[in-house]
Amino acid sequence: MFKTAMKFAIPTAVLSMSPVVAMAAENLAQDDFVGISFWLISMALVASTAFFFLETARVQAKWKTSLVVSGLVTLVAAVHYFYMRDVWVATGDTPTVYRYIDWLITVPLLMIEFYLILRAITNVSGGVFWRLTIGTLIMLIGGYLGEAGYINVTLGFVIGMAGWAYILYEIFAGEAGKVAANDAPASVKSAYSTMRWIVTIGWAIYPLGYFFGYMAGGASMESLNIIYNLADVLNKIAFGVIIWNVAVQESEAKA
Ligand SMILES: *C/C=C(C)/C=C/C=C(C)/C=C/C1=C(C)CCCC1(C)C
Repeated sequence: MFKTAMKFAIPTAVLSMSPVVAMAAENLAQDDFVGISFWLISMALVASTAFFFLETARVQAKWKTSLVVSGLVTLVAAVHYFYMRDVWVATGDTPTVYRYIDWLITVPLLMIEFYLILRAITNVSGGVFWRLTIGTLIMLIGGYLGEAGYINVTLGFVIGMAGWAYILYEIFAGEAGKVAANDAPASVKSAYSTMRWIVTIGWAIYPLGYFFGYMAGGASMESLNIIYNLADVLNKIAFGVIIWNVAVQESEAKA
């Protein structure tokens, strides 16, 4: 049944993107490096999506959901990158609202991955899932209200940082962290620990961008967008590759 579903899912995903691809950015200038980075990354996201979906055929049933979620993250991001790329190429503006809509969907999905990889190897409570989701919402809603000017910029930053701190607490010292430390086999432990460092170091790029872009008033919109784009390669594609790697290793170990 899963295979049949995937047979439809892949062409559907590709077809749903093609009109957006076709109408994209007629006039990308050869020295518009931010625009070029939007192009490169949107294509890398499409390719990663196909890869994660196809590779589900290779892993044990209990790992398939993790790979599907990785593919959904890159799919949702790819579509947003098409729009962001157009906004940038056409206007030179920072596509803030598209970024946040993308984050609102992809960041909770990335958080679910922590729950899923632990769930594949042992019993974890649904509380882990809910705490990570709530932390994500607080982080993103605070940040958006601040960036969009609905609340004071500093207040938005503080609320956003509190949400992120809550996530870090859960994955390092909370129930999720304890389960990973005590019950996980070596390959899952190492994947979990790399994922955790991505959420610490890789994710730190976004609040730094917010700080320099809106509070310290220093960063140019060019550098801000290039930095966010590169961060997404690490936080979405590389994050998915780590999960793919542990799923394949664990499936082959048990085969
Ligand atoms: C794929 C996109 C990802 C992983 C985006 C992550 C975004 C963040 C970790 C944003 C964090 C923020 C803060 C911690 C405080 C200030 C406001 C935000 C939203 C930029």
